[in-house]
Amino acid sequence: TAEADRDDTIIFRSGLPDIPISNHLPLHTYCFENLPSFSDHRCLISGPTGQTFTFAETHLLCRKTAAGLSKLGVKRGDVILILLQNSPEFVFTFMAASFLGAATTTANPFFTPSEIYKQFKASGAKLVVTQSLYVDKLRDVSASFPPIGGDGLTVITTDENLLEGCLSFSTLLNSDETEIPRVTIDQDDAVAMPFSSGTTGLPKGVVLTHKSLVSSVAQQVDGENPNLHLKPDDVVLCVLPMFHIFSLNSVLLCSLRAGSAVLIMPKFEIGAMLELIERHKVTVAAVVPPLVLALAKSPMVGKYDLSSIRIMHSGAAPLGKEVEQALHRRLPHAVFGQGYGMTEAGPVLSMCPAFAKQPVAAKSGSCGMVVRNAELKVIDPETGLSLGRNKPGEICIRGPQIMKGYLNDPEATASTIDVEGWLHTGDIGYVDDDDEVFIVDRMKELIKFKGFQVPPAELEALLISHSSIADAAVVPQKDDVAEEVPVAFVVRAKDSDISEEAIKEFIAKQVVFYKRLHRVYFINAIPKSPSGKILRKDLRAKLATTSS
Ligand code: 4UV
Repeated sequence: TAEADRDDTIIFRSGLPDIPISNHLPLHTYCFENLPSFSDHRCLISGPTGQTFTFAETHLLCRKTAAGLSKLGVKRGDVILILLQNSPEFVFTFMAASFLGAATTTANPFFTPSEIYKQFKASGAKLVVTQSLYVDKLRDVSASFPPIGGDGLTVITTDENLLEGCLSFSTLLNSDETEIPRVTIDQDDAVAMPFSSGTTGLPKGVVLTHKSLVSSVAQQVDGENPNLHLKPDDVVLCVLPMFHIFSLNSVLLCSLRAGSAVLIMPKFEIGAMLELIERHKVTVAAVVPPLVLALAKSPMVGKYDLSSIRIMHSGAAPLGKEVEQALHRRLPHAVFGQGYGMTEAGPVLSMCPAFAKQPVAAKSGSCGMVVRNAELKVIDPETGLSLGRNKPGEICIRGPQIMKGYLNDPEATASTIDVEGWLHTGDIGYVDDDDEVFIVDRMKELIKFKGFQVPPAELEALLISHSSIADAAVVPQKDDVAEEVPVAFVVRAKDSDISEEAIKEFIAKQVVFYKRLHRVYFINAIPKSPSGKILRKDLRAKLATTSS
């Protein structure tokens, strides 16, 4: 539905009625609120080991972990860095932090040491929970982590292989849950701090409060007609990394609240995934478009019974109609649809109405309807004036779920959330006659490789740190598999003849695999506006004509 408010702003709202949201509760209280009605149900299933934890066991182990972390000095306002693949320990640590009024910052374990260090430093984390496999990254000379153990950095590892200076996660699990200290948690306290580059610049800590996440989960799964109808007999596939907000929020937290089981896979491997879907009769699958593509193409799909899947929920990048239809033909019983999210937005802005308890069909290519208890507007990027239906412009969102702001960065916060509380997404889209949101382009710098964030500013900073490079700009290039890949325009320093290969290698050593440059184009000058801003549009246009 659309309505004009007092100053004539055209505002879009959900077609479903608003609901009461208990966003005064701390996140853990809210997520486990309905536990008595399904305490014996499966909550977490570990894909690789088959180990299962009921809701009661999960709740207990989260509290034991909280008591153990508290003994190690973790208290309200502290930050814990989780550097883990998907695992039950990820869940225990995340919820334990919530119990203590602490926050978790989640990093990709494939990050290079310097990428992890930047997040560690910026988030002010005082403790790291990781796997022994990644401990070397915390000792690497290219980063400046304090020495591990003693008075230095506290590192807890979740596996059997206990390395010198590290503590074992089992110590936390053996703690006495009655020893959790009493803490008063404010709804505006941070509970999660994922990193995102937002519409511009380097990755920044996104402060998601108890109120943000409770609101976002409620907007999806609460009420008489939930927009994302998860039930206690559902088994939800958790293959997307929980360090990213899509999986953390819409898979883990929504399932905890709704009483659904979460099937945890530490990494994507198509054979293992198909086997687990069949064995555990997965009913809801959260996926990204490249995963839909892999499923649509893989000859292995025909060998497994995937008929248990009733919802295929894609997000984090645009899902092409052809890819969707190709997989839909192989899974005719499943409802296909998309969610549209952005870390800063809490993260869900819109969700497919066909996932609701009383489903309403959605069009292929649409990102569904704006969530309940929120307002969405589309503005002309030039004038800032709001636009009506079917007119593309910048999507803005307002509601209790959006981030409190960027950590220690009031300037970036103010340029993302305006004085009226609207969060500007940097996405170009429109709302059609049936209230469905369509994303058509991105006006922000961000590049997305298979749904992963690649911030151009980060690569540009690395490039210009090279003595043979005078100036550089990084933009997305379309790619059939990854959707987008980063490519660079480089101005060589005077007298330098540095090669494309040398530049690619220089970057590859310093970044996680999906931030690697796929091409380097040499250029005489980077086009810039009078104020010094890179004219990315011009470079993207140039790319369209130069690339084969
Ligand atoms: O900050 P981020 O990496 O965040 C995400 C979150 C996606 C989610 C989260 C919960 C869901 O339930 C769900 O369905 C999806 O991706 O990147 C934010 C940017 O990614 C693009 C868009 O440019 C965002 O600003 N993006 C996200 N979802 C879509 C999308 C989509 N469905 N279609 C097109 N672009």
